[in-house]
Amino acid sequence: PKPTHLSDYRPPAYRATHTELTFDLDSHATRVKARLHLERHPERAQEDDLPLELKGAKLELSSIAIDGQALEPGEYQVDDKGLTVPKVPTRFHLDTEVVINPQANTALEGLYQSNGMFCTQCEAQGFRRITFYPDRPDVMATFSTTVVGDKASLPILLSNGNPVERGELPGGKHFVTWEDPFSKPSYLFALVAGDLEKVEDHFTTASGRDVTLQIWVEKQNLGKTDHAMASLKRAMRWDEETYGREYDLDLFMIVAVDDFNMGAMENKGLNIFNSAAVLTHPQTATDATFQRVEGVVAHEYFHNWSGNRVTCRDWFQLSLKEGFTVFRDQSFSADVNSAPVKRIEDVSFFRTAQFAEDAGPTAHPVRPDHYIEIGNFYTLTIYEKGAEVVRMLRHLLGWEAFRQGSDLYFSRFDGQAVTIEDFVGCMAEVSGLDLGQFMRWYSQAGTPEVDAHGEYDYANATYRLTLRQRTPATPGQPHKLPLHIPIRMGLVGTKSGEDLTLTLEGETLGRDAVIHLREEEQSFLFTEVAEAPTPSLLRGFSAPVKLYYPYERNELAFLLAEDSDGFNRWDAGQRLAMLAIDDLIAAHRNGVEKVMDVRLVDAFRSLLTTSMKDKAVLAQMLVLPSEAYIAEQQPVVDVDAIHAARTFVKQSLALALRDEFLAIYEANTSDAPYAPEPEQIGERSLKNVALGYLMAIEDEKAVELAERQFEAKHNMTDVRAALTLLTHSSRQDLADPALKAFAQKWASDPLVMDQWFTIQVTRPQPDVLDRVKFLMEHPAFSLKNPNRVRALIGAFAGQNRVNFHRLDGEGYKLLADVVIELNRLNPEIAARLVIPLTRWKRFDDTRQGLMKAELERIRQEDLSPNLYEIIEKALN
Ligand code: B3K
Ligand code: ZN
Repeated sequence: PKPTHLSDYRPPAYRATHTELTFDLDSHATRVKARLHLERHPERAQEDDLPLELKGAKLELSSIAIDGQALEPGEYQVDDKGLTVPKVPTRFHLDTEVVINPQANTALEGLYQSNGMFCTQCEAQGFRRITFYPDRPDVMATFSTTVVGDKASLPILLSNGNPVERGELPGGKHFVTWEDPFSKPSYLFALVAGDLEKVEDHFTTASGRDVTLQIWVEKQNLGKTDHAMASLKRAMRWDEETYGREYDLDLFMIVAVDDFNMGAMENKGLNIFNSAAVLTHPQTATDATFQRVEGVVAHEYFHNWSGNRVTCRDWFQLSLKEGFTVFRDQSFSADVNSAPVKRIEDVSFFRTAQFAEDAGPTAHPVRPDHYIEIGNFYTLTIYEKGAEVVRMLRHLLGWEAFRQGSDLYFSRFDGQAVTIEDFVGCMAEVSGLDLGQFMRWYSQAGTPEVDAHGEYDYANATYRLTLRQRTPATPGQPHKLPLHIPIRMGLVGTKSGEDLTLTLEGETLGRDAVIHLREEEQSFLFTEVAEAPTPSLLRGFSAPVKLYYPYERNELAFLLAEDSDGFNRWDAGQRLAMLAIDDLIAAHRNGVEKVMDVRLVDAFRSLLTTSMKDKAVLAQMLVLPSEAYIAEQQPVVDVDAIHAARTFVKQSLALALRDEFLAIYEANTSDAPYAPEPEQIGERSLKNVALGYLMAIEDEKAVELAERQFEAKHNMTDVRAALTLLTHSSRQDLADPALKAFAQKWASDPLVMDQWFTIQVTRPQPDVLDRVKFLMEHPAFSLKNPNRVRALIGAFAGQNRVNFHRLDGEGYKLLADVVIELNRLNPEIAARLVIPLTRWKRFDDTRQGLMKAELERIRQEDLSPNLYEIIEKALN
């Protein structure tokens, strides 16, 4: 397979302006008739004799005509990439009829079947598996779609836009015709047909239009849509109030589908969701799931403007819609829940997972400049780093100007397919800022590192902060240029605990300000600094960088207690814990006795005993850095030492603060009926974090509490927390009956069974590999369903570090076997699943050898372009 390059972009020779489709649905042989109204692209009007080239994959062509005239065999060519017609008029319509096989489609791209229901996934390049088409985002057309299906088995027939006609047909069939008046690229096309039921609601837009809202599910899931519907309405209101964006059609539909590669898809007027990202019920979904559903529903809805009304010119611009939309959904969740908790959760995930991506063989810029398979680029860098870049723009401009820039972007480019330059250009235009250097954030991969160093001059009452930046080399980018890095900061008076006023070059900036690092090295001299300060840097994680400052432990304990920025209080706690963990990792390696850092115990004791308003923030502060995060900080990852050190810290804290954790647990058990509200969620997470510490030492009381919590069945959050702790403990006498009871109760709910799989395969004990193999044979498991694969194999490889990285290589082998199998079934999922193996360079020689051997074994296979691209990057 050959790469596609951004620099090769040209407008298409022909574009479609209106597209008429008729689907005659059948599991094995669906007939798709297409009439494309095509015309020469104005920018290519001068070129002679341009052939018509349409994309197409796995299509069986049964007829083709231009302006009603059937083409002779010599007048066109079809190969496995598509259709070419050498001679065509400048404006014409093309009729084709193709046959496709939805049943055989295990890749879940294009038209496929899930539990008998027909559905589509077209982003990025799935539409070419439906019909021959200029399948690229800069071709935007209005669509008219007729869906024909068996009336008994497919009573519901849906597509984008509004239903305009329906009727009966011979042979027990019926049809519905849908019209979408908004021009859209093919990747936003959707079709759903099945035996579905709906929940309906209404929303009145700011300008007073009534929008019908529908969530379509299989009958047994009818009781699980309330939260998604409420989230949708909140998101619609929020987008009106925050960005001035109103919904544009009269109908907005969401459909829940069980077999789905991603979380959800923003098809115009017909969002298709992985059922895991839409269905909730207090008895089956955890708080985390409730919050994820709220976030994903909002994300897909927000795409209606950031993605659909204004879309991407080409797939290199993917972050234009994804980065901006993630930023929008993060802001929404922060506004409707607890803002500091949302930020802590997002950053904690980002610094673990995106930093790892940026440091590995698949590192790429927010705007890549080439790809083999675009399906491999739906990454944390495009999504989450892209969102951080938008967040920096928001900080640089301030909210008012940022909103003006956003308004300008939506009005100027409505109905168009545009680039990242167009977006940033609007921001520069409204603010007058020079964002030239800032654009490097889009083109340079890798995580910038900033070294900070500070000096207080008592005699002159000045503080000099020196910052130095560097971005490490990444594949294909050996040399990096300095970035424009906004650093939000404060100077906290070490005596007063107050933020001191910041005066920089005679200008008073306030007590919390953003300084701009643009050079490789830059000094900032603050004057009139009344007392010796402790710097609080990168507040709120104002830039996606690693910030190093040689903090002493007492300084971190001080910031943990005093920093006015909640995020940096949390971060100080994480840094303090990291120092303790580092010592213990060294002790473990050197075989010397492990000694717990009393300063960490003291810091935790004050956290546990001073009452804090936001319990969810407190819960976050009590969570130790994860093994994955700790691994990110090490030059060579020592899996076992990390596990041992972290476990030791957890147990030591539990031993020293048992009564305090117990008191926290007891103070946060309420019998109030379940609600996914911030306050309750905060209480539950605090309680369960406390129980986690108590179970780390497995004292009798803790075990009793866990058992009781499991049996009370109050809600899935508490049940799952208890079951996880029991399963991960040494008390298999308790875990086994609990797991059994749980499986019996939930055997027919696949999303709950996914949790059951994950809980078991993340067990740290060494017997787990056999359990993984055993569970792969379980009737509730299937390699064909991406949720099952993620819950079992993905969770094992991604979350069970000690066992995945077993020294006998059996963990790696198991993953490679699954990847090889999935390469045939579902290339997109295979290419995602293999990622942990690609990070082999981070480990010791023995593990490196074992991991590489498995990658080489995979390479022997007949690989899909998806896996080919990832494996080549990993082995080069
Ligand atoms: N835009 C979709 C991505 C689907 C791509 C699958 N290959 C989900 C989202 O970001 O909203
Ligand atoms: Zn998205």
